[in-house]
Amino acid sequence: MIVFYSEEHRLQSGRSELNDGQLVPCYEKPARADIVRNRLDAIGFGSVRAPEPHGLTPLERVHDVGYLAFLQNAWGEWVQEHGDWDALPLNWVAPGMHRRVVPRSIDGRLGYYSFDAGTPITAGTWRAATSAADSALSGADRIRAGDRSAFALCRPPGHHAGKAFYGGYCFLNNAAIAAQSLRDGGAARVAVLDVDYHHGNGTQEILWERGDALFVSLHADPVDEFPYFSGHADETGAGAGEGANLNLPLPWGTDWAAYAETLDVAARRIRAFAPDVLVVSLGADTYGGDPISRFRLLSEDFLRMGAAIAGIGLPTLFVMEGGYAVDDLGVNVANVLTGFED
Ligand code: SP5
Ligand code: ZN
Repeated sequence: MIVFYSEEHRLQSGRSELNDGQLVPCYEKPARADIVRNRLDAIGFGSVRAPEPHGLTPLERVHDVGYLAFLQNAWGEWVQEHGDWDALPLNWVAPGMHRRVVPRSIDGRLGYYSFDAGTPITAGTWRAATSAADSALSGADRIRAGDRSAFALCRPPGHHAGKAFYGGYCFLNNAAIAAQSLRDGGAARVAVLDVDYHHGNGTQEILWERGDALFVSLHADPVDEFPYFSGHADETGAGAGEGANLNLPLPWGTDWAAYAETLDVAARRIRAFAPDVLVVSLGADTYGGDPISRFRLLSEDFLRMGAAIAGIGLPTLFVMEGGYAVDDLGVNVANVLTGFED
């Protein structure tokens, strides 16, 4: 399997995020991609390539142009206003307030285009995020060329980013961008399977009214877990997309036995949809050792996860999402990929 990886991921290296009432070092950090890359090298997995630049056009197929312009310019505006320190939003709209008027000030627009205080914008955010999207797009190109699978080692991740918002460590929705590129390249139907611990609220929002794209997600129940306001089982899509969104929330403490049964439900739904291609949002934060998550998967369970995904029987593009147990992340991610191939 070909792996796409860009060194430019390093340009996203935030100082801190708000967690448990404190500003703490960012969990989403360059060491995450390094450990995965190193593990793949150590086991001689596939061939690692730099992605091809794909420009703005495929990003504009998924994201709002005003949002893309904001992301591209936010750091420059912020640094002029406040100096060289990570940009974090201060406040958000609540019911009864109004978001008709896009704020002029950079602080106002950070709040306008985001949903959390865990996702700093830095000098290199735009370049890192576009390099991750390019990895996903290059992976999609391989699938279109006939490969059975590809892995986009994206960093920063993408599944929390919507058409016009960032958050949850995500700026550009790499999986949705790849799925759209596959559709534009001739696939009639695509499915996105999201196995990250957190609900992929951005992917759901992007695909919400789409009948040509199925979104299936296994994640911690939003009654307990971030992002809290998305991911319930009764969210099934709208319009042409009604019925093409399947959320499978699971309780804190979920282990492989319960996870495997639910993954089987997901697999059956995907097969029934009969897509031409599968995009997997691959987060390994379901691991028992993850510092911010509360599922209990073991490293060997990720081999089984890969085998179960292979059993769906579709050309498959894996797109890296979360996973914060840095010491074990390489093994866990490599296990999914080797479990898929074996
Ligand atoms: C891509 C992805 O996995 N994004 C996840 C973003 C989660 N951000 C909020 C994390 C809050 C964690 N708080 C738990 C603290 C345990 N003491
Ligand atoms: Zn996650």
